[in-house]
Amino acid sequence: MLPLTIALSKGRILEEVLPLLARAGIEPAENPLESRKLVIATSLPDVNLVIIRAADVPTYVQYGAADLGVAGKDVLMEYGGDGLYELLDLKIAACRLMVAEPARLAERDDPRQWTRLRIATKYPMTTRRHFADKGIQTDIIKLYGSMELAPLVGLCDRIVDLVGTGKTLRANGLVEVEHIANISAWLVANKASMKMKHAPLKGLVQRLGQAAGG
Ligand code: PRT
Ligand code: MG
Repeated sequence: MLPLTIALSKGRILEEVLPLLARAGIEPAENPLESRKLVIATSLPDVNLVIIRAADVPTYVQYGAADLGVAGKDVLMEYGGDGLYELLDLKIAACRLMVAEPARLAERDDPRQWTRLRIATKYPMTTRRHFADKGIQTDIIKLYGSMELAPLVGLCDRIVDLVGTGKTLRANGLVEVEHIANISAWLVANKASMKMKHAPLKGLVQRLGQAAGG
């Protein structure tokens, strides 16, 4: 059989995807949470895992360096394009993409009056698209993390960020003012692999679908 490679990322996705892989009968040969290895064999002889940065998963899959990948919908929306198949909502690592601002600004702010916004975010493409669709102009400040800090230090008034429990926003005096998208991790596939390795991939995708409860 042709070998199959699944791209995963460290952090939240890996923690939540490992139990799902186990239910699908895919056990890593060593614990990817601890190992420094970037390519890890599994209990299925022809299936390997590669462990990469979350934002790199769509790139590896699009260029065929991995046949399958697991990536957050946030990462997929930001990556854009139509280079991949989004096969399956795994319903893990769930959160929401939101616009947030300081609570004291929200007291007198009306999102229906917005015409131009200065926004700090890790998601410039998604943010620009969301507001452009509503006729709102944006000045976007690209950050790589800790967006919640930006309004506190005067970088901007508003941020676009992922919210899970809401604890991080609350701890920093911020509130959610607009919902952009519900987010969860998706199984994605390389388009050429879906043709060339159809039978083995179909089997693997079915196992993962059952393990995800769908
Ligand atoms: O760490 P690295 O830069 O390599 O990548 P990463 O930060 O993208 O990895 P990771 O593991 O943090 O996130 C991977 C994926 O998990 C994201 O792409 C999302 O699809 C998903 N996910 C689910 C989340 C959250 N929930 C989440 N709450 N990613 C990040 N957060 C952060 C959020 O940005 C905010 O800072 O958690 C904070 C808010 O959490 P609450 O619970 O306080 O609201
Ligand atoms: Mg992170």
